[in-house]
Amino acid sequence: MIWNEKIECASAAKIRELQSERLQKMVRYLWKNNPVYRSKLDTYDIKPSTIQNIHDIKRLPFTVKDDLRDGYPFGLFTNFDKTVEIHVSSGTTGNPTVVGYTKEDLKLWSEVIARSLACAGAMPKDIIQVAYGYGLFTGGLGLHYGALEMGLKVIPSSSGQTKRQLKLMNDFKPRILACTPSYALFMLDEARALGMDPRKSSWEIGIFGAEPWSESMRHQIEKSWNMLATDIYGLSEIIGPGVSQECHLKCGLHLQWDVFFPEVIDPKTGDEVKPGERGELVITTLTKTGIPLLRYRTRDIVTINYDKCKCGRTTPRISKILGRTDDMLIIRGINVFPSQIEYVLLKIEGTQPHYLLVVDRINNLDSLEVWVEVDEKMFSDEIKQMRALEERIKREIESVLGIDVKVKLVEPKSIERSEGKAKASTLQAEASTQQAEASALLQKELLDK
Ligand code: DLL
Repeated sequence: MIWNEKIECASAAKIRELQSERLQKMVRYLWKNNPVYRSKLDTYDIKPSTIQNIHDIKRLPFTVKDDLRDGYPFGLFTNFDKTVEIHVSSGTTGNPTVVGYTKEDLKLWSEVIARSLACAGAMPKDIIQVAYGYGLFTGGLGLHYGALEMGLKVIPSSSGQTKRQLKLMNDFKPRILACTPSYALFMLDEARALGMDPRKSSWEIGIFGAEPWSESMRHQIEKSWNMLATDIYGLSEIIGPGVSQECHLKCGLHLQWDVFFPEVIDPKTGDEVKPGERGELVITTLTKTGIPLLRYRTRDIVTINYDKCKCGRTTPRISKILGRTDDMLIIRGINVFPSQIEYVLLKIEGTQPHYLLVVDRINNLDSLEVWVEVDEKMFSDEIKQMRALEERIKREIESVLGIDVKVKLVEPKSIERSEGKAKASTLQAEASTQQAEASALLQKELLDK
């Protein structure tokens, strides 16, 4: 399959009909098979017959990340017996968010990624270098499945080992590169250091996502690598990458609305905002069977545009991700919640529940340093003991976050107090709005909670 013209260029009326049928079926399926949703729906007095068409979706309750966390690990799995693959993304505290796919879900995932690759301009028989991490993260395998579906040749290089990535590019001449945008920039420095001319690279199209990136980053990547840089968006809870993707016109990300029904709401009231207005993206999976989700609040801020694109597709387009409604940071493509760090610190004796997260980007690589206040007694201890504590905090944080961090112990009461809310101030002026938000000093005081 290359792309799905019948669906991607269908009239809105035709898609609404399909969405209505699918939503009715989905609510019936969840009501019958998922006790958590059954009781949620009962609480709102919703029977499958309540849902007559897609507009009735507003009667359904929202689902939030904590609903997945509360049932850890498999609480929201609707078809555990038929689950064939499990991935995880960051949870807000100690446990990750677990998602499962049935064979049908993997087929759907392959199709939406194949549509995305075609949307960006990939052609069957192209070679694609997938430099997203393979493993529990959905980036590597998601792109891999879609590329196979489309009949591309995949180089599953995964993330890291930059010299090897560049050698693979030089020797195998892939036309497509899929990785985080910051990694595309990071590889640039390495290529120059090796004496390569990046403008002569074989990459012509980039499929970049998993983290916020700006138009100025796009410009830098396109100019330096001499390639088209397109944006791909998705989240593990919905399916992973493949929810939406830019075409070559780069005027919004085409969202696969026959299978992922979008709403954009005011995060405070839950009411739908008008097309073009900023709001939180909410998605209902219309055909998934492993963990279908109703009205899932992504926490990502976007605008939506329902006009037909000049490329011919009628799918609605969302803007680049304009921010988050929570304090999630993305460090080297990995989602980090300050609450995960709080969770670790609260368990370690000798530390105070005051900390500062210093996020920076050095040579296009994100870094995270955690400053932790220690108590008076610990601070007057020997250097050796302080080092041991520092090492322990580092290990424990790394095991929860899955990325390396630096830890610095600081004197009691040396971190400025705030009024119980996370406080962010920008470090990187030249970075994008979103990345600048992420590249911030984040301070959180626990005692006021
Ligand atoms: O990041 C899935 C993905 C992989 C998307 C590869 C694109 C490419 P999670 O780890 O669950 O899944 O993180 C999802 O990352 O809610 C956004 O906040 C952020 N995000 C994902 N894509 C983009 C993007 C993957 N293109 C969370 N621009 C989402 C900005 C993005 N933020």
